Amino acid sequence: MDNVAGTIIAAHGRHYLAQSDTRKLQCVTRGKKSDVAVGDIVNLQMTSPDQAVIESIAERSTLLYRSDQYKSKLLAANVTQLFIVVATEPGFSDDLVSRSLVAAEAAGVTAHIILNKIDVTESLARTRQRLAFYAGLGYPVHEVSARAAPEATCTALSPLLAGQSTILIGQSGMGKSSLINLLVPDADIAVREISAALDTGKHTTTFTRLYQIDADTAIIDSPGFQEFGLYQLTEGMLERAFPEFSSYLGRCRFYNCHHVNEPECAILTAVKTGGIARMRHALYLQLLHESSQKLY
Ligand SMILES: Nc1nc2c(ncn2[C@@H]2O[C@H](COP(=O)(O)OP(=O)(O)O)[C@@H](O)[C@H]2O)c(=O)[nH]1
Ligand SMILES: [Mg+2]
Ligand SMILES: [Zn+2]
Repeated sequence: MDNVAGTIIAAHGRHYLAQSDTRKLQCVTRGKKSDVAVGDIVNLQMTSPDQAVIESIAERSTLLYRSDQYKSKLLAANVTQLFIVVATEPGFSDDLVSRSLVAAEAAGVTAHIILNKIDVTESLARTRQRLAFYAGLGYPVHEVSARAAPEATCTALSPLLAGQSTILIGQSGMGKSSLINLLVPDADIAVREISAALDTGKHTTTFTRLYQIDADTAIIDSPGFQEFGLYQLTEGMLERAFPEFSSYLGRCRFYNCHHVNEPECAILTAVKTGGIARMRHALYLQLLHESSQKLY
């Protein structure tokens, strides 16, 4: 049978679903390989009218992934921007927001923060205050309410999505799927199709999936996460993934300064004088530690 091109639109374990023109094809990799990500452009060898083997993966413009001590897990390929979805309730974790931002910076992907559920007014002021910190670092923050103001939410977000491949990430319960349902026409039908093809039963939010809006616009929904390991990032990548460090880099006494406890470290001085937030430097130290613990 013939070879066709496709885009990976869902991944569940080592089973993948690819969109090729109007067809959805169930795909597997050859052997034990599992290095395929949602968003990958692939070359497929057809094995039946709706099944194929992934022959090769086209070169990726970007790759987002997380990792622990033992292995890395691909999140998505070829995305151009990351929407970090947070909410007034339940509360969000600064650690996970900053880790997501670091992952975006390291991958060369633009990051936006989406504050959902602004209709929940009790915690709104406090949440805004917390997010102002990230706006100060240069990350745009957009306020929406998928439930109480669906039209205004679409008006705010649709222009940002056009022409981009956007992944929504965040803790569960923040409203990622609610936003997807607003932004993607017939998202529910697509989900049912994908679940049926991958035989995932009811576990619709346990896997990542891509919705192609038009030829150059895609949105990716991802399962909520509790952890965001970044063991794969090297020291050099880490210091450059914190934008507020940039004006101090190269100004330490030692050219190979680790910014941990060295004398006359420009970064540590900035932490003391308030130019760099302690919370962010603490995360930098934690990530530096993680990167030294990598076992693969
Ligand atoms: N009050 C309020 N609730 C919302 C809003 N958006 C989503 N929710 C609710 O928050 C819960 C989690 O939403 P969901 O989209 O499943 O979150 P996900 O886990 O991030 O995909 C659901 O009960 C939604 O109805 C909103 O704008 N306001
Ligand atoms: Mg969801
Ligand atoms: Zn230093």
